[in-house]
Amino acid sequence: MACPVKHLQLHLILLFALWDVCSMINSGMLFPRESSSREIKELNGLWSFRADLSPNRNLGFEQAWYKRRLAETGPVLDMPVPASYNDITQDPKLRDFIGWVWYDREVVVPSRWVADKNIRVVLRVGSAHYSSVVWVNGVKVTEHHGGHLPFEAEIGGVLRGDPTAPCRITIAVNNTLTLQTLPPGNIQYLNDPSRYPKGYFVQNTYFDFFNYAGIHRSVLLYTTPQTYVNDIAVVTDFADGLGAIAYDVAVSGSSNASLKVTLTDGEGRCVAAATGPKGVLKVVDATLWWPYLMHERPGFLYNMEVCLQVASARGEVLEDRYTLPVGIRTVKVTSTQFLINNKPFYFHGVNKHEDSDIRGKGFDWPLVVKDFNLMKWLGANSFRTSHYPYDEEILHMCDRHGIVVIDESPGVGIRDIRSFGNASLAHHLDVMGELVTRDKNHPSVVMWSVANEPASEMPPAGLYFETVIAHTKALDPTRPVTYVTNSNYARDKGAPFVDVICVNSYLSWYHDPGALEVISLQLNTQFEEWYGKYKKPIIQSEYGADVVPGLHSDPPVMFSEEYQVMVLRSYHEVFDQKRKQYVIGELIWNFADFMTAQGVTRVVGNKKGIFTRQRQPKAGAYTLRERYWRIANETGLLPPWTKYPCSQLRSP
Ligand code: BDP
Repeated sequence: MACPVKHLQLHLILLFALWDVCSMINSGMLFPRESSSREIKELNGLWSFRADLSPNRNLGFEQAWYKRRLAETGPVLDMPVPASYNDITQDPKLRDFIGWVWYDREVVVPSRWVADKNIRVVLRVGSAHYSSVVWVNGVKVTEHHGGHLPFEAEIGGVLRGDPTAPCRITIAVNNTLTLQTLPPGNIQYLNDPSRYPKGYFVQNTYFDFFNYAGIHRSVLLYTTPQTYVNDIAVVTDFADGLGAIAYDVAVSGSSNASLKVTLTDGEGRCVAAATGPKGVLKVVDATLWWPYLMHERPGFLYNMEVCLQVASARGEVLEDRYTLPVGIRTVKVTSTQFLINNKPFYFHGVNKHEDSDIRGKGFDWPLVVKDFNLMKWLGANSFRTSHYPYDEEILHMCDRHGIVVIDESPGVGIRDIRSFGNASLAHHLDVMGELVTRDKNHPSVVMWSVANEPASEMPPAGLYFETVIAHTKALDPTRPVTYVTNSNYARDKGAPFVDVICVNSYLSWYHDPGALEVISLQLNTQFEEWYGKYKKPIIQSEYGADVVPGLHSDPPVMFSEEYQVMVLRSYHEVFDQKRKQYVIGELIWNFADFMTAQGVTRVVGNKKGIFTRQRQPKAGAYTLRERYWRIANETGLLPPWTKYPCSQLRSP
């Protein structure tokens, strides 16, 4: 009999050989964490702010606003960071603003950080929508394109250039979308002088959420030593109680550093150790990472501490320490199942948005924690980051609570043929690189979604998605890759390349409005056609109906609470048949109501939430709660206190 340990190691090593960690090494994006060698200074709070209202939106660059304090070049507003700027003031021009906005603030940097040349000082922006340029004391330190992923710059050199100057950080952010950005959009000038004022333009977008803008996530300064842990990649596996963590550490600043890696469990006990930049940690009696409601102890994480040591020119030993939480788990897909730790996993979850009153898409801890409490109340075990990568803090919450994530790129609304060209493709590949680099170590992330509802029936879509999916798999061969389609199964060009079919449909809503009786037949047909052609497991990645909360009607009519409940129930009947075969999940659209652009089909936003935008349940939330807990009770291994007494559930 083959030795399981050897077999496991071999498997991991092969897997690791496949993984192109080198592509991540130049651009390591480890989440900033404090340690004995690293400090963090948060720059959240009030910044000075001005929108560039000049006709070409370029006055700020022409007058070099970054060279002085923003308040010295014109009037400024107080602007909270993180937050979207759109809903902060009473000014409709700012809510709907398109173009460059400017932020600045001064920061007191500990003098030690400047004096000690062994310290790297890094400025990191969690995300800013969409394009950003960053200056420190008038010196440009970086620029970044893409609204949902972090970017950073080492600024120690600039600070040391004039140690007596205060550290003034200026960030210009532009929310203009083009046919080559992700998501795509385009600016249209309306030139008829009898209908529009001179210079009038609008931004057309092909997605259904408000194009909130500004600095959406935390801005930080953090330090590392000059020789430091730049990136870590882990891949995990297990067999017969033995867990294995294959790791690869990228070091910057020296080629002579020595590395020690130590794994501790929840109680701080050392359970495995290794040395060197690449290796395998073996964990006897490993506790696996399990999803919420699938196991009595979901979300178990080990701590993997990497300790780097290097001798300085003067012979001192310099150290860097970084601790990465690691969950041991595997993910596999068969033609009918999604397996986590070799057990069938059924996604009963939600689609979300980063969206709330006043803050827009700005990160907000109370909202994040409330949303996790609501997901757990609902019995949801998963969500999709529709339609862009979320704040990494949210993924940490998912890791700890065992909430499973389909991690989606901002490839939403790729509908214009010009968005399938080389420039778009190159940017899409870069974005997938940034996303995988950031999120590769999260056990909660089980699948990448490269796009939502692209025009996947257009001829160039085949090669385009074949390339994006192959690139994503090359970056990370350990996770399945999908995109979310709403096109016709026979004409969809990308489906041959995905591992899981994710399909959105709005039966008896956008199609056959009001006709609840067609759902069962049409949904059956939908599943049979997709499975019949591709023989791949299917997730119903969106379905739902708008509800104006408090609107009641029996018999149900569209927009009433009763109608949403009936749509859900009609879908659920079919899911219950098909989940015995090849349907592996259902994700409601949407977790909560959210803001959109104004339009005749949107009554102050999209109302398909099962919760209102203020996170209060509609009738549909109770329907879903009853169902999700029932499924969890049937399929999971739950401790007695989580077995939800269904009799207590309220039905509408
Ligand atoms: C789907 C989109 C989603 C929309 C939803 C809707 O993927 O972004 O919000 O339709 O119309 O097609 O409610």
